[in-house]
Amino acid sequence: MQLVVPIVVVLVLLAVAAPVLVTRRRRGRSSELTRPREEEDTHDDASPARQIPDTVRGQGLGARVRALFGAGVSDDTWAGLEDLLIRADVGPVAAGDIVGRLREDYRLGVDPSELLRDELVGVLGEDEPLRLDGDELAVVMVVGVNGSGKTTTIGKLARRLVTEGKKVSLAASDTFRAAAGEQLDVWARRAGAHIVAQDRGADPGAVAFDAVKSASARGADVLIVDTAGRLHTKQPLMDELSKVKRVIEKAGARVDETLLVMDAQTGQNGVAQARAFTEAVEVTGVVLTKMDGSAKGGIVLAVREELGVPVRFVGVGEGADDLQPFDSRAFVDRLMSE
Ligand SMILES: Nc1nc2c(ncn2[C@@H]2O[C@H](COP(=O)(O)OP(=O)(O)OP(=O)(O)O)[C@@H](O)[C@H]2O)c(=O)[nH]1
Ligand SMILES: [Mg+2]
Repeated sequence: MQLVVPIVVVLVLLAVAAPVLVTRRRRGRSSELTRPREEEDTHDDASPARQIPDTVRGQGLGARVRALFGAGVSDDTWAGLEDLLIRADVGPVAAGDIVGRLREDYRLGVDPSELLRDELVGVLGEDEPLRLDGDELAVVMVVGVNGSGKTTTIGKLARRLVTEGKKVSLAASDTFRAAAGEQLDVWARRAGAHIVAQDRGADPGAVAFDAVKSASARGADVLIVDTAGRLHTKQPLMDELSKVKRVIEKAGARVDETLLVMDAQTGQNGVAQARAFTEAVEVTGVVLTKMDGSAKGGIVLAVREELGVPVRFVGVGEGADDLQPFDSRAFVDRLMSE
């Protein structure tokens, strides 16, 4: 009996102390385990897509998707896929829609990257060339933010249309930037197009009005209107653009196409850009420039998915022949494979 009391006391003490010791030990281990990860990754981003090894991350979207699905398919896998798409500039709304549809279509044994490829081609829809129908003067307005490649694209497009046998006029309605008129003039000569310009600071609408009259009088087939680059958030500048369009219509012409020129590097705010330009002048097509660089232009998927605006051309360099009709399969292949 004398021995039983101390033994009971020791057992009770052990029963109380053991969980505390184990917990402390576990806490120690878990902080040891997490610390190196925090040190190597300061982005504070533990999303499923980030858990894909770096070797795979360096490869294209296709390889990354296969790696993601290789570990089995769970809610995390779909969240990871959404993350991968957002990182490819596809935009959160479009990425969510696309993943929602893929989730419904996915069956075990199917290659997820092939499924994604087909889905992305489907989002981009049928390739639609420029619509310049009718016997009358066709007008193409070219708009976009500063430096996206508008004037260069106009030069290339003029060259392409002249080569097809069309008579082309250009309107230098960028009267804001000092060298804009001369830059367009160089392109007009290179392409074999006629140009209508006024002095710097002239009203862009007045230049467009003159150009419609002059192009009609010359029997031109197409008039392409250059406009000054502008931030889509500056409402007075967007209103000025709407006015140019109204003036063209007042001059007796119809704007057949309004092309939004977007740099392939444009990130998530491309959708806001496209929305603002569409509200001002009803964008009918996108030209994706600078696709000769490393940027892949994933943002056009978001623009197509959210606003329904198709891509008409891609710019692949600074030369006169560096404009290609958009090919949705080639675009998606590049996005998936590099
Ligand atoms: N590599 C490459 N460069 C391009 C392409 N398109 C345009 N550029 C270059 O991008 C720069 C800007 O082009 P611009 O045509 O002047 O752009 P913009 O939109 O008219 O510019 P602003 O009128 O000032 O708003 C120039 O150096 C062009 O040569 C392209 O497809 N590829
Ligand atoms: Mg320009």
